[in-house]
Amino acid sequence: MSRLLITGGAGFIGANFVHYWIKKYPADRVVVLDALTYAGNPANLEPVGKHPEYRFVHGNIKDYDLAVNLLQEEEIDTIVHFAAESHVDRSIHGPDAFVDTNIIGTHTLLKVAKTVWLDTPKTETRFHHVSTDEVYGSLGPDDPAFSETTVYAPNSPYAASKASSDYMVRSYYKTYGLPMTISNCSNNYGPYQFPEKLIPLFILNCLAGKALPIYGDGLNIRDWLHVEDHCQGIDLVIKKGRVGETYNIGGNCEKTNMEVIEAICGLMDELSPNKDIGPYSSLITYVKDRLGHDRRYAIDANKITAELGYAPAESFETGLRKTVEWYLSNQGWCQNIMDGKYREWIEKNYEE
Ligand code: NAD
Ligand code: TDX
Repeated sequence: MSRLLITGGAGFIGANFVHYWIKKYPADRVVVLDALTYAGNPANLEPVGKHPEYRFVHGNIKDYDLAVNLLQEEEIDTIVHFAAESHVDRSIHGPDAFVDTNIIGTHTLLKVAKTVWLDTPKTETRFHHVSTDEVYGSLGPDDPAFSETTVYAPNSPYAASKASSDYMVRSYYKTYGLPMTISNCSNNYGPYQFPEKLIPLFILNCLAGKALPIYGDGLNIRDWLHVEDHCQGIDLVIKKGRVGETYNIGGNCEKTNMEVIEAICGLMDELSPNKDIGPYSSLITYVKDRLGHDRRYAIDANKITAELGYAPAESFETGLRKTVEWYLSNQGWCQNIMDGKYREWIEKNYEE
């Protein structure tokens, strides 16, 4: 039986991971630590709210004392660190929060783990840091995909903050022997993703009859992975990955943004047609490019596949269909975010 602290568990991937873990390992203790920023939504955790081994703690990863107490009181042996500022556009407009949470917050957690775990050693502990392929920078059309030995070359403030945090995690292993692993994953999609990211934003804009804003020429490439396959990859790394190692996780699914957008529009035409709008592709609008927009990401997932037996279950076609269906069936969830109702709920239920 394990005792997990999951940071950022009220966000998109963290919440999916909490659902995944409780379903697969119902006897494990699962403690979520989340600051409930604009991206954190308690509704994402409602499905597990009554599970006897689940606990939600509203707090910031920068709060050293809170995290030390949690690790001691709950006898945590595994930290799965998702909490981060995660949106590239926001990092371009306001990098400070990214430095604050992604670098300083991660470093605070590392200090906590070092104090609690290394000063009174336990038999087995693990700090798993969830990171991104964006740390590797941008690929040309014929470059090989990112592997674990690709040199870091982060371009956006978001990517640079994640790269810094990866290095801090690595340094705590090399210097102090903190047992850690890192996973660098490609673009995720699936249920509960905050509608500022490409796929949910475009589904909701179709529903609202709003423009679908394509940055630049729409030919930037991302490597898409269904969020449950990311959760499966993290599970394998935590349970079977070698301490001190990094594992890339991807879906071998490179698509141009145009291909993704056409697929969304096609599914929306089929599942939620609107005669007044016509084909949803009529909403496509080309807008100014994102500053420093990385051209292509692609993940070489051979290491996790060969060493740990990783194999994604979802194809882009099946995964995207399920995702569109989820957003269509959960319009209340979307509306609460759009109306800011979930924020009122937070203010009512949690004192800052
Ligand atoms: P998200 O923005 O949906 O969720 C982030 C969560 O972290 C929110 O619940 C938020 O409230 C919480 N949080 C933020 N700052 C905090 C703080 N200081 N203290 C405590 N909690 C805080 O993000 P996501 O898309 O679920 O990404 C999760 C992790 O996965 C991030 O580390 C991100 O870099 C990484 N990642 C994301 C993707 C992707 O495609 N979304 C791909 C690869 C890696
Ligand atoms: O309105 C848009 N129009 C558009 O053309 C938006 C929101 C995005 N895009 C483009 C930019 C990217 O090329 O679509 C692509 C995907 O954009 P995002 O959804 O913002 O994701 P990206 O910038 O690729 O980063 C994501 O994947 C890696 C996550 O946000 C990161 O947290 C993760 O690390």
